[in-house]
Order: sequence, then structure tokens, then C-alpha cells
Amino acid sequence: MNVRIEKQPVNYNLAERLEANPVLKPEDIHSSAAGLKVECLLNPGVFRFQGKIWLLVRVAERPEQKPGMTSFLVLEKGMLRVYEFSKQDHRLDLSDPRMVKFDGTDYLTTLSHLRLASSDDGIHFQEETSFKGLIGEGEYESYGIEDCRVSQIGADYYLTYTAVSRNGVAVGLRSTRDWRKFTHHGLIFPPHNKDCALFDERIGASYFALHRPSSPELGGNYIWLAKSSDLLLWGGHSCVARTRLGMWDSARVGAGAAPIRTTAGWLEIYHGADAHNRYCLGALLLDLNEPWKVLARSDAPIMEPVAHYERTGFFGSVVFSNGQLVDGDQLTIYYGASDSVICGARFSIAEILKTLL
Ligand code: MAN
Repeated sequence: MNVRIEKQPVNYNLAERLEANPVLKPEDIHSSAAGLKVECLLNPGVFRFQGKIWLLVRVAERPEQKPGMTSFLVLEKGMLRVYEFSKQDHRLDLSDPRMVKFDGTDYLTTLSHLRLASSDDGIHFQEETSFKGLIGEGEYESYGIEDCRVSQIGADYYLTYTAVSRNGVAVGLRSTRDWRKFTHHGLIFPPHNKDCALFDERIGASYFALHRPSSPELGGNYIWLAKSSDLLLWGGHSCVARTRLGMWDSARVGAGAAPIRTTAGWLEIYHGADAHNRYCLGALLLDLNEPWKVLARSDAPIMEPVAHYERTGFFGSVVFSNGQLVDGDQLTIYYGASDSVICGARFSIAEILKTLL
């Protein structure tokens, strides 16, 4: 038998969790139609707008489940279609709670869209029903849209999100100025790609993005950097973070929200998962002028799934963040805990940097 001992990291335990956690739960959000249930809330994008703090929440829904059956939703030509299979059917594989595999075709157990919630203090949030949120559009978003990063560049907000369909998992881009009218720019990275975070300022003449293509046969799930002159066409690729054998980020890594400019470099909070799908957060430090140069990277996570709401849920042992607020030295990250509820945690940027330098 081949037994591999994973290196035990020192837990820096830098996160100060909000006492109010979870700040949003599925029962706080209305389902989008009768007969549907909000199963989970996940991985919000975060931004400031009109003097408030906003979350662009991933709302994962499915039909109310009937005994002995599994049913899920797919968007077809703008309409919700319900698929239903008997749990007795030997062609059905439900071994990953996130997936429904049937007779060689993969579906998702839940269909995600994005909904807005706002807060005056960053702790107490409520759904904003006067803004309609975003749903999947077109054939490349028929299994939904997920995990949206929000970058503010000038007066515009750019939304990079995971666009899921039977064609695979890709990165979509939309932009807005007022959160009412949106421009859909289509896919900026084709499958398999996700976890795309735009830098919210140019470096020299170029825009930059972190993204996460997957190369299943050779290579892996690594963080890459790309540049662009118009945010639509991307090139100049370089790989900035690979997975590390035997460590907390041994199976996959992916960027969180937009990198934070510090005097030491661009600080990026990223997620790493091990072979057991345990998701933690760590930090990367990239050179200010040449962001393809990695100056430092966390040996141990800066945050691990240890609170009870991070250990059990729809998909346990997960802290996953793609949204944050920076206030001087204070970094507040908002994160999906166990793919079930939304929580917040505070960090000191200087303390994170101390673990890197
Ligand atoms: C993937 C994505 C995320 C999710 C994690 C943990 O990276 O589907 O949305 O939070 O897995 O399940």
C-alpha cells in the first residue's frame, strides 16, 4: 500500500472571523421561482457602490427533491428546464455532491445565478430586490454562472465569472456602471478555465488578469497571468503558481479577488485544495511592475476550514473567497463556507506580509 504523509503546516491562524458569521444563509434569499429551493449561497464578489458594501452572491438552486429521485435545472433558450432521474438507475453517479453524472453526460446538482445583497456596516446584509441580479445567458452559461469577481476599473465594474455549460467551464465577462444595465462581452477564456481576477489598475499600458486553466494530462490546475490592451483579448501568458506536492495546495490553486497593491508588491489571496478537497486560503506576492515575477508565497495557509460552519455543509472543509474589501491595513474577505453559507473574516495586511517576507 502506498501511504503518503501530507506535511503538517503551521497554522498561522491570521483570520479573525466575524462574530455574526454566517452573514448570509440560504433562508435569507428568496428562491427565483415557485418549486425551487435555494440550496446554498457561495463565494460572493464584493464591491462598494452608492456608499454601501455589496455582495454579488452566488445563489445555487434546485427543484424541491422528491423521494427516490434526483432532479436539477438547466437553462435552455432562456427557460428553466427540470431534469429528473431515479436514484435506482445504474447509469446515475452522485458520488460528488456537486455533480450529477448520467450515462456519460455531466450536469451540476444546482444551477447558480448571481444576486445582490447590501450592507451599511459590512456585517449585516440584506437581499436587494430592487436590483435584479444576473443569470446565465446563451449556450455557454446553460449550467449557470458562478464565483464572480468584481473589479472596479475607472467608473466601471468588470465582472469575471465562471460560465458553465456542457461545453465545459469557462470565464465570462460582463461590465456595468450602475448595476442595472450590463454589457455581456462573452467568454474571455475558453474551457477549462475559472478563477479569473482582473487587476483593478493597468500596469504600464496593459491590463492584467490571473486565471486558472486546467491541463489534465500533463501539468495541472495552476494560476496563470495574462495581459491585454482591451480586457477582451488576452495573451502574454505566464504560469505564476503551481500546486505543491504534499502541501495544503497540492491538488489545485486559484486566484481570489483582484490583487491588492502594497509597497512590497501585489498581494493576492488565493485558494489551495489538497487531494481530499480541503480548501484553504494562502497568499502570493507578485512584483509591482513585473507581476509575472513571484516574490513570495505562503508555506502554510493563512486561513483553514476550522469553524463548524466551514467543516460541515453541502461540501465540507471549504473556505473559498473571491471577494474582499481593503480599508488601510484591514482586509475583510467574504467567503463561502462549506459551499453553503457566506461568512466574513478580517486580516491585517501587514501581518500577512510578515509571513511572506
Ligand atoms: C470549486 C468551485 C467553487 C467551490 C469549490 C469547493 O473550486 O466549484 O465554486 O466553492 O470547488 O467545492
